[in-house]
Amino acid sequence: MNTHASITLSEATDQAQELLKGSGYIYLRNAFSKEEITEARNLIHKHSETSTEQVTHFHGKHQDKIHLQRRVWNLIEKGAIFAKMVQHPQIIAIVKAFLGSEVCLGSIAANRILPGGPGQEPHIDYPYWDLYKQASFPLGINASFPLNCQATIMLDPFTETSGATGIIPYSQTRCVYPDDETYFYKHCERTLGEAGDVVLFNGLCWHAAMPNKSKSIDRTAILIQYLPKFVKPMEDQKNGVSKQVLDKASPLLRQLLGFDYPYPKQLDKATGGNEEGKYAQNNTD
Ligand SMILES: O=C(O)CCC(=O)C(=O)O
Repeated sequence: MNTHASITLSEATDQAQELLKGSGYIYLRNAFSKEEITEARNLIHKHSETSTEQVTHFHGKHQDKIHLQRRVWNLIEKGAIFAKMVQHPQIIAIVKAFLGSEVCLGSIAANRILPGGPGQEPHIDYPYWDLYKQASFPLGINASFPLNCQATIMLDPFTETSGATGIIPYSQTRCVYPDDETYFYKHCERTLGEAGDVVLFNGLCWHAAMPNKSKSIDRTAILIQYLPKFVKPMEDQKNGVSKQVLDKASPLLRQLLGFDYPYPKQLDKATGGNEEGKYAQNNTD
């Protein structure tokens, strides 16, 4: 799909259906300009040049190479370009059709894989990412409606060599945690593209960042997690955003950050030894 043209509600709904019942992933080609990509990439590189401690997850057996995969969290605070990116009109049209009009932001982070970075083990994304603990999820959980949409914005070419994400089409329909690495690596498709392209996928799809086998090229991506309004965000958006950013936020950005959703809300004063919510105020653990 070329993103220069605007998208109608019916096109957005078709794309959302593809995420739900089709292959589980779609491309938006040329969604961002060269200038936007350069600005975002420079900021991410600045924030990840020396820090290796904010590492990513799902490393499996590759703990020794963890420094070759770097994560930059809470991008909303790292530059106005990232607030612009989470509000991209076509992404928003599709995620609203998919997750509901009051969609919110669970996370916006960067995943930078340096040459030699080993990639990840196959997984599914928050809030399903510990679905291997089946008993901790509601009885009968299934894929009939979505709880996550991921947007991967490519900031470098995504090639087989550089570590383009691997994904198993249609796997979202099963609603199970990946339990067969051999099958995954044999059958996964690669999300190939150029800097500026976006892949949207259903977080229930089996997927993984793949090894960066190039000698000198980084593979950097922005990972945006969109959630329906009633799922707790993965990053603490409300406490993570500064007054400075919030004061300038558009109504859509405020919605994404969770400011217009009223729950949980104190609907009556606490009683019985827990006066006026003192327990909560004094106990932040
Ligand atoms: O960077 C990628 O290709 C995928 C990252 C991912 O799936 C994750 O960190 O959850």
